[in-house]
Amino acid sequence: MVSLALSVLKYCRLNLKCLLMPVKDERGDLDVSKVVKPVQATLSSLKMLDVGKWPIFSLCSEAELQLVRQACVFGSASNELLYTTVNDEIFVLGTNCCGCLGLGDVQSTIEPRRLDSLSGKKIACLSYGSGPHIVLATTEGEVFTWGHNAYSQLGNGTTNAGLVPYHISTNLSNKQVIEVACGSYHSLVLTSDGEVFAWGYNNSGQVGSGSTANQPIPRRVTGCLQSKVVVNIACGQMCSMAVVNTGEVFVWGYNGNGQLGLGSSGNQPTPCRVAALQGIRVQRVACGYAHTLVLTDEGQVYAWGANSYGQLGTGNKSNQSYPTPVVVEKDRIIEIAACHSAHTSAAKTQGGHVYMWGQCRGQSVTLPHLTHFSSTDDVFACFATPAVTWRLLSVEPDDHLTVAESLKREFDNPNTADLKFLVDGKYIYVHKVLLKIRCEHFRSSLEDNEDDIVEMSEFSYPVYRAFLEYLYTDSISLSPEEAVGLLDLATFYRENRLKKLCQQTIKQGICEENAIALLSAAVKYEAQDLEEFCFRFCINHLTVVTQTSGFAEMDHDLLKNFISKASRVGAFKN
Ligand SMILES: *[C@@H]1O[C@H](CO)[C@@H](O)[C@H](O)[C@H]1NC(C)=O
Ligand SMILES: *[C@@H]1O[C@H](CO)[C@@H](O)[C@H](O)[C@H]1NC(C)=O
Ligand SMILES: *[C@@H]1O[C@H](CO)[C@@H](O)[C@H](O)[C@H]1NC(C)=O
Ligand SMILES: *[C@@H]1O[C@H](CO)[C@@H](O)[C@H](O)[C@H]1NC(C)=O
Ligand SMILES: CC(=O)N[C@H]1CO[C@H](CO)[C@@H](O)[C@@H]1O
Repeated sequence: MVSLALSVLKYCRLNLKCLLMPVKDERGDLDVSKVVKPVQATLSSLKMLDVGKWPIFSLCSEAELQLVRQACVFGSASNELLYTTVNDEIFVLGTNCCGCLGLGDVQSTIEPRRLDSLSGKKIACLSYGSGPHIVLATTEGEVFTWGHNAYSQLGNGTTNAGLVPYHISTNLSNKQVIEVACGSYHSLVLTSDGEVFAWGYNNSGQVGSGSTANQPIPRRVTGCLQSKVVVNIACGQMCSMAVVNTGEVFVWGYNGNGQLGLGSSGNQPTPCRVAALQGIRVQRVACGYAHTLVLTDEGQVYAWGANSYGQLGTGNKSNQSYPTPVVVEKDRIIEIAACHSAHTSAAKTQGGHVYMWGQCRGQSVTLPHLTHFSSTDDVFACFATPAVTWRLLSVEPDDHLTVAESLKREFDNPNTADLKFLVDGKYIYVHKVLLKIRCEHFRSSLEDNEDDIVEMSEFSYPVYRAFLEYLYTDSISLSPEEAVGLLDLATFYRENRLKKLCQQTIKQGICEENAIALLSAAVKYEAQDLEEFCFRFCINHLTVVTQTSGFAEMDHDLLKNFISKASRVGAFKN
């Protein structure tokens, strides 16, 4: 709706100058709306993705933001953005470091560009490394990679930078990938049968192959994971983790800060079980740069690894190589959040409270701190360095609509309506009961009305539609010209609040050419506030206004009044 209003306003700014005088309709009433092309409101049936706290989204227009359904902010300076729309299109923008936008070039772009090479694909999950490189799985379970590739983290057998998405087939062709995770320069994927494949940078054994040679193509992580069913994966900067369906955690890779939780600091070239978690069933694992968080099936959090910024939430800054409980509050924790490029930790409780700790905008927060946020994503948007998404942002599938949102959605819905208005040959679908509840006029006029269709000739289609829509939404989105027609209607139906909204809109559209027309409308519809506003405007632009055709054609009485009032305020003094 905002975008509609904005585009209407833009349209008006351009066109106002040519709308010198209002046209008269059959009733002889002012109805400037006839000259303006009606703009159809399309009500989105889904909630908007809340991206307000991510600065990079200010590069997108309101109209673009409305369509966003999934998004990922990445890059070493959070300068890259990938998002999908309601139409399943993928857009990217940003500095395009190493061609990580996948567009086939290394041009930076401040405007969203569509990633056509993935057209028709829907994203199930996505992760990114520090190069950056991208690993994406589609809802069909296919994997695409692109971006930085110096360590073979794209898994296509080469180390050439990947400027366009590469579809990995080797070793994954018969597999359905359901989760992806990237370390700084290595990649991990989880398949629907609980197998983990890894490739890329191997300096510390993070690929789990048992060697430190870079892994150029996907290779199944075996060893003691061979016969396990993995249900969740995560990567720290140079380490890898897997949770299996029995609640055990397996870890491999770099361990210099104790991030593997094994009580040691030696790297692990192959998966190893975190024995200290004996008897504790883990559901999820999340890795920061060099620290690890796990969430148990009882809603408790354990942390281990590097703690220079208090990211373990233990109240001090000493590294821990064994799992250490994080005391957040009595309420269960339902979500943990960390990202391989940051030293920030976050958690959400069952009661909806969001906590953060670790590196928060340069400060070290050593104990979980209650925020006013409602999502852990906001912690990363506002406090992480770099401010990147720790997961793919998505519109919640079970998003609850408020009463107001539900009503908004039902306006002009032929499937649920029990009444339609026929205006200018077009139908507007509404609900009798809602009109009766919302408008005095309809309470009486629809009282014994058995019809399901009402013809309306007194008002134009855009005006009548805006009126009915107002009854569902409490707001209007019209051009200032159309608002004059709606002001007429609001006066006629004695809708005082609507009248006020119309006046606000009309004021925003005043210019020298239409000032007299708007003044006449204000007088005619007894809109004193608007009248005073238009009068002031005319006085302040008197020379030009008196030369407009609107002034020349001004009604005699109105002109007399105008001149006498203008002289009273001293407009004709030299
Ligand atoms: C791997 O990706 C690079 C960069 O896009 C490309 O040059 C190369 O041909 C690809 N290799 C294969 C085997 O497809
Ligand atoms: C993956 O591909 C390589 C080379 O084609 C092969 O050696 C390896 O056994 C394959 N399978 C797994 C599960 O890694
Ligand atoms: C903890 O780990 C950090 C690396 O993140 C390291 O710089 C620091 O020296 C370690 N502290 C101790 C006491 O080992
Ligand atoms: C830091 O906190 C942990 C967990 O409470 C504790 O085990 C450890 O002894 C503390 N270290 C210091 C130096 O106080
Ligand atoms: C850091 C490291 O050990 N890198 C090794 C990765 O594998 C390649 C061979 O593919 C070695 O040359 C690197 O030394």
